[in-house]
Amino acid sequence: EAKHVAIVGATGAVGEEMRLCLEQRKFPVGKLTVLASARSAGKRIPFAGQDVIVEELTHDSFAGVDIALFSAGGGISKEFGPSAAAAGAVVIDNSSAFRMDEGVPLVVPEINPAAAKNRPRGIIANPNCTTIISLMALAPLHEVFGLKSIIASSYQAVSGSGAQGIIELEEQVKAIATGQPFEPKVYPRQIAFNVIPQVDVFTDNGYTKEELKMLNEGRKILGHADLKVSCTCVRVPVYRSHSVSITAQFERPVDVEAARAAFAGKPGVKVVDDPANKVFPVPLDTTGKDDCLVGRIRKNLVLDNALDLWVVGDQVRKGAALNAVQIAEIL
Ligand code: 2RA
Repeated sequence: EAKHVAIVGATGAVGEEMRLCLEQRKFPVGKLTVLASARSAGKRIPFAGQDVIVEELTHDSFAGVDIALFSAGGGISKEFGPSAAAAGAVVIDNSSAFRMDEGVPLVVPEINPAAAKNRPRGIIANPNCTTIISLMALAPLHEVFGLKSIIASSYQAVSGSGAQGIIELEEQVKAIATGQPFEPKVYPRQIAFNVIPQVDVFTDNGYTKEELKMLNEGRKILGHADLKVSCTCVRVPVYRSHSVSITAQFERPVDVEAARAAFAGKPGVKVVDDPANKVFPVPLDTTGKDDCLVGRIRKNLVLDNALDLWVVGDQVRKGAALNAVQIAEIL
């Protein structure tokens, strides 16, 4: 039956995409409440042929709300998530605030949907986009070959930094094309025509928080406590899709044909892999689309029982908004 849905952070890149996904997937929305900072209150947002007025987010914004989708940063989720849950809403949080908390399921619907049922705090966490996109390729292989370790390098779109990241890339490209000066604001260095080996902050072991998410979240989502992961996360001048180069080592012997066959019938992921004919996944193919694409599947030349592969997915969509709406759909 129709649900009263709230979107917190409705005017951000992910919040906008959440609204689009609800519309496009004909989610049974009886009422949509869109919540944002006072700055955005009063804005009109189109939804299902009508205009919804943005309301200022307060602790009392959740009366009667069935599902509250959060994507406004960890601070807002920490402060207002519990109030939404206390008001009886199921909170689906896109931030990293609760992902590793006991009693908060971390869910990719194609991989561990049942986990969403056990939510003692009324909160379900949406994994990090790079984790989701990587696991959409690795989960089917894990089923067949038994995943042991992941060595990965990510090529992350600027949309991961929100609308401001997209604007920064656009402005720098224009400035460079017209010989205008510019000052990097979102990133420590120029991102246009460059790559930056830092996503999120560095921790004391030399890895960034983003790189450790793949390890910690991967273990929780797969229920695989001794999965090993070593990751390098890089920001690249791409607008909306993340790409990940993966070396995955397995318990059992692997071969490419069996690997490709593992994806047959798996929702949300497609094999696009015919390098001889220049057929492989690229960000321009996944942007705005639901499916993650996997290609360049080949046996690793160094490690036993290991495959190299390349997976690409829309960071804003499957990496965040679509995954959250799919969790709402399984509720
Ligand atoms: C990023 N995955 O790409 C992080 C947060 N979306 O910046």
